Amino acid sequence: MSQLTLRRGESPHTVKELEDLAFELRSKLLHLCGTYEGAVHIGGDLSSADIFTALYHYGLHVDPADIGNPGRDRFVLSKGHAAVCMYIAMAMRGFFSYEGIVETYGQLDSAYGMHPCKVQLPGVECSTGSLGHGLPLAVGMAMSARGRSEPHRVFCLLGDGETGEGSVWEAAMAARSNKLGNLVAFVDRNRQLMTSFAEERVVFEPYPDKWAAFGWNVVTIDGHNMAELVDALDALPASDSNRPTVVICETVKGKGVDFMERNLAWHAGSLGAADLDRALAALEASREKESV
Ligand SMILES: Cc1ncc(C[n+]2csc(CCOP(=O)(O)OP(=O)(O)O)c2C)c(N)n1
Repeated sequence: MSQLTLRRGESPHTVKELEDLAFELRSKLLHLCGTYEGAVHIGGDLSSADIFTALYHYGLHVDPADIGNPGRDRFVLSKGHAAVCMYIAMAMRGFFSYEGIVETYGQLDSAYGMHPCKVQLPGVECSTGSLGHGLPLAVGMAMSARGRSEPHRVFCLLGDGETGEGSVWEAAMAARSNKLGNLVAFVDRNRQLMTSFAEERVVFEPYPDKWAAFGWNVVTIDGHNMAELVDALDALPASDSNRPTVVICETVKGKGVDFMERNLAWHAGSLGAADLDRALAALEASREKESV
């Protein structure tokens, strides 16, 4: 049976299994951060690891063995600096080999660049990295689907800091004007930017009200609670409905590693061998604490 025939609500995974996959994703990210010599955007990778897991192992209607299927859901990583988290989530779903990522990540001519490139890496839908461009691209893809009467959805993941870009709000207005119920944006609301906490630079609040004022269907959840992520995906309006949906995911930058959590020093960085051990131990401790 093609995996493409799976539907939300018929997931082969339980919530517990999805949580275990998110733990594995974080662990793999930390290992990469410990072996790659350059900086990895580890803070925003860890904050969005549960979202990526919920999407690639549950929400997205995609098949790694049939990446060109016109009926597949599309995913646009608007916060392109989280590319390595997407690569590893996709590898865990069967798109690529994790070893291939570890061996070549960030090297000249590698398909696994710091920001995603759709030409280099089949299965990646959009080349991104310059913040503020992913949602406009996703709007165009959703309009194209509508124009062709195709029922798939277009998903997009943005950083909250990224939504300080004006192009995001032009896209938000266009999405509602064109009645794009087939468009779903996830926002990683970790309340941190690159070098500062979000509200110190930009007044985002009342954040959900801003999306609602642009006519979007707004859902706010704990972005580290797998059951809430699954429920949000299950509750999406039909793709032929009139309003785009934004799922605002309240998250913690650096989630799972105590010395990285809410720490401005860990937007991006690398781990030495000793720090890698410390980070992996912290991740394990965090899992044990949350399972009590
Ligand atoms: C147009 C543009 N300006 C600046 C940057 C550099 N940059 C990379 S990540 C980042 C912070 C983004 O914050 P947020 O969207 O909240 O991402 P997260 O905290 O989830 O990593 C910035 C300014 C960029 N990639 N693109």
